[in-house]
Amino acid sequence: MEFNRAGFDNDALINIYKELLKPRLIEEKMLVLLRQGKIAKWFSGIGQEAIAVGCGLALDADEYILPMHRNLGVFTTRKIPLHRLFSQWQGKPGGFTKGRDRSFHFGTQEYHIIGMISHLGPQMGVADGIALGNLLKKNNKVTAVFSGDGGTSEGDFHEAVNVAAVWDLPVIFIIENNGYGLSTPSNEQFRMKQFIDKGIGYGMEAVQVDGNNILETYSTIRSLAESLRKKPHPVLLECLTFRMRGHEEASGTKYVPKELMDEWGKKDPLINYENYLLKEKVIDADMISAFRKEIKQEIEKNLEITFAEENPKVDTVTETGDMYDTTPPKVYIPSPDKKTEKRYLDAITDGMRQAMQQHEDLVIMGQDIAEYGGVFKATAGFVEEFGRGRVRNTPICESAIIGAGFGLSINGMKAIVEMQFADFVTCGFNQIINNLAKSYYRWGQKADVVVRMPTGAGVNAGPFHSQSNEAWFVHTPGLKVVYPAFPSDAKGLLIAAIEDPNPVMYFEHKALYRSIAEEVFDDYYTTEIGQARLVREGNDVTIVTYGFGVHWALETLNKNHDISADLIDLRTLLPWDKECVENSVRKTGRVIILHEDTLIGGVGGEIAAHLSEHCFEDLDAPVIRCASLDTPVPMNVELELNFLAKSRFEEQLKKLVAY
Ligand SMILES: Cc1ncc(C[n+]2csc(CCOP(=O)(O)OP(=O)(O)O)c2C)c(N)n1
Repeated sequence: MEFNRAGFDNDALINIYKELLKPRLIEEKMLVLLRQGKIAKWFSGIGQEAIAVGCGLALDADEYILPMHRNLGVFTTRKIPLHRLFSQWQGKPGGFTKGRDRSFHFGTQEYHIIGMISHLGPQMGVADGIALGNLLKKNNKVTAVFSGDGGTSEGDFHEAVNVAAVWDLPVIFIIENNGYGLSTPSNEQFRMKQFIDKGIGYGMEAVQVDGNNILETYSTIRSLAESLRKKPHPVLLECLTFRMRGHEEASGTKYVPKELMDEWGKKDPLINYENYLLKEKVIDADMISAFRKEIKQEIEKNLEITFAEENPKVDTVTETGDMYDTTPPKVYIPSPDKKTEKRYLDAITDGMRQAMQQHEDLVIMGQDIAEYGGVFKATAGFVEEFGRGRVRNTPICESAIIGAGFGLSINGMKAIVEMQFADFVTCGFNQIINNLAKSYYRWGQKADVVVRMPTGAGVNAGPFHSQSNEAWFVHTPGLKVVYPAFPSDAKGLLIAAIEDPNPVMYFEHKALYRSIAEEVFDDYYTTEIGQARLVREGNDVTIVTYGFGVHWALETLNKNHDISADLIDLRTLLPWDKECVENSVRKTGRVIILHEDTLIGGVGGEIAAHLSEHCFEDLDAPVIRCASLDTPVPMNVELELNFLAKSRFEEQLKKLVAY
């Protein structure tokens, strides 16, 4: 292995040696503890340390790094006290996740490290968002994100590098090419002669280095970072390396030919560098043992702290309470006399425009939302007013963009992501369910992102442009789900969602966009999330609904003046207003839950179960659910009408009243 020490004096070389030695010694200790049964699992990075350490040393301390499961060197070079790392791995309170997540699955703003989730791939879209934040702040900072070669087979890799290329984002995508996924060799993952050939396809710079050569990884990343700070653009950095141990300790390395192990054993990053320093007389054997002793003492001292620490106190209130950032969002009350008639869509546009004026760090991203104004024209004129930096046409990739929204939030900004149709959220599902929803609980990181969801049927658009998919998200702790039925709520709830630091799924019904209008306050105002609204008051029956259901119910009540009903528009589905619903059911003794979504697993099931449990003695009839058929949404007008809950609502309501 050739080392080029240009630009490194002896002290620098020694410092690099110590940085490289530390993760190796920590790992060796962990392997001992594993054998002793004192730790449960270990993902080894032995043989790959030069990449993480090189990156950690090359970037400035306030530049974000998004490491993976073999990158202990990132954490140690950023000088995280070892007992905090050990406590994290042991699930102790002194770690970073209050015992809620394991090993390297955490982030820390203090050290500008954004750790992985188990899913391979989504970290790259998040890196894009962090880099976009830096680009918009014009702070000349670089972001580095890691992936294994196997992980690049995920669509998330393609989406993220593509977005970074199109947007000239200053991201270094560090690919640790260790020849294998878990056991699957690279030639079963991809077909290029060499990984960097991928760069050509994305129109981006791609560089290959010997990932076992610490001076090469360090200086390459350092010079790439210098160039990206001056002229923002992404780089694919392939680091050739090898994983000398199993994927995790229990899985072994039987599938690796012995010759390969021997060949790479000779390229060990630490031993080779050590031999080089010995040869150059930068260090000697005594110094090596002194360094080892010093680091081992540090490890032992810190382990003692961790082992002495109590396990986290189990407290259900804290657990559920930590699902959301409860910082009270700002409340805006409008002046009552300034109102203008607005359609549902105009109210959404108005809310977004005012929010963009209010928050200079708010960015809207979506397909065709810039000059074209979005397929429903919700952002028409926004580029002219706010510029292309904050109103961003995206490539057609939901996952990377929702991930980028999270990255913006990590970087202290706010994001709205427009799904072109709510149906397409399936392609961004992972980021919502596993990143946006869980990060606050896991390590206290808010995900200040609103995902706008043009939803619903009634426009003869067939199975893939008409779905109601709110129930998927209502089932996901950590999200908030709002669904306005009227223009004034559409504006107030959208602003409340933007003001709220938590991730909010904002459903807007396409068929309501231009079909309803009402007087809407001109001011910037919030409608409280979690509050239902009693739209009509009556005594005989309670109708609980939301979205288009509210309008179906109104139509039915307008036709049947003899039915005296409380009509509740939930407005928010997570958290839903239990008190309002319970109070009404206690009064009327009868309840029907109406929704456009299909029946099985719909929101109605949850409400029905709650009412059976908590209002049983006040009920005079069974709780009824009226929902759409359990089929995809058919296109043909007649079929769609038959599918929708509306076609059965009047009959079911009358039956309930007569029960
Ligand atoms: C989306 C997803 N699918 C599957 C897995 C299971 N898994 C964990 S690590 C791994 C192999 C990863 O290979 P690579 O990205 O090359 O990284 P390496 O472990 O070699 O460093 C797999 C398949 C996962 N974590 N995430």
